[in-house]
Amino acid sequence: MTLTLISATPSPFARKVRIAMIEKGVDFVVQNEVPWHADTLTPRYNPLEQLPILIPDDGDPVFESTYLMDWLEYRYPQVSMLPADPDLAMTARLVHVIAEGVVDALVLLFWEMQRDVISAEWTRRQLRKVRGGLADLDRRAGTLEYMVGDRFGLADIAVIAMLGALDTMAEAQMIPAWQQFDPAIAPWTTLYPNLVRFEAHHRDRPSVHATGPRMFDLVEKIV
Ligand SMILES: N[C@@H](CCC(=O)N[C@@H](CS)C(=O)NCC(=O)O)C(=O)O
Repeated sequence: MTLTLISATPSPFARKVRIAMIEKGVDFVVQNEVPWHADTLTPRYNPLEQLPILIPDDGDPVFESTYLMDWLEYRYPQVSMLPADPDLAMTARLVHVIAEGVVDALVLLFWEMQRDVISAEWTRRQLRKVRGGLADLDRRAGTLEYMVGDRFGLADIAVIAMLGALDTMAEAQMIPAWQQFDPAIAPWTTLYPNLVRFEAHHRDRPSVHATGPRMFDLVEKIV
């Protein structure tokens, strides 16, 4: 069976799936898209018009990164991304939820900055989520090697994808744009020392190194 992953070079959502598949030793082919452009294939496979989408050549497309992480766990359990202990597994899923919430807020903030008239209230609300989520994850990371348990897994993947998304935002000049609404905003590398240490510890892991985000050019009007 061939698995094709519809992905995007900057997508933190697709990156989680790519890291998990590499860690699990699952062969797959990457097909990069710009899901925001009119010619994207994403609506053909996902009614929500979003990637990542995993397409088995003998089955229905599977989409939504959180669901995909579960799907991979059920389909390829040999190398699990979750701790065996149920309490630790639930904590790992909670870390995933927090990191994903930060990324969702980053996406909203990115598009808000593209608008002709930016809502200060909306922007500050999303920035609070980013700061709150990062502070929580920094506290959880502490001096740990892995976010949860004693081996690399879902929680680490989610945090690494989130940190990559923060780097993408910084490259897209979002920090000065956000500072106009919240002067305390600064690059994550200056505010969250535990996450800095955590990221440095994992950055050369092959699955992490091979999936680093790269921004694409957006040529169509989105908002
Ligand atoms: N909750 C979704 C979010 C996926 C998502 O936002 N993907 C972006 C690319 S990074 C996308 O396809 N956006 C197009 C759109 O939202 O219309 C997931 O976890 O898969």
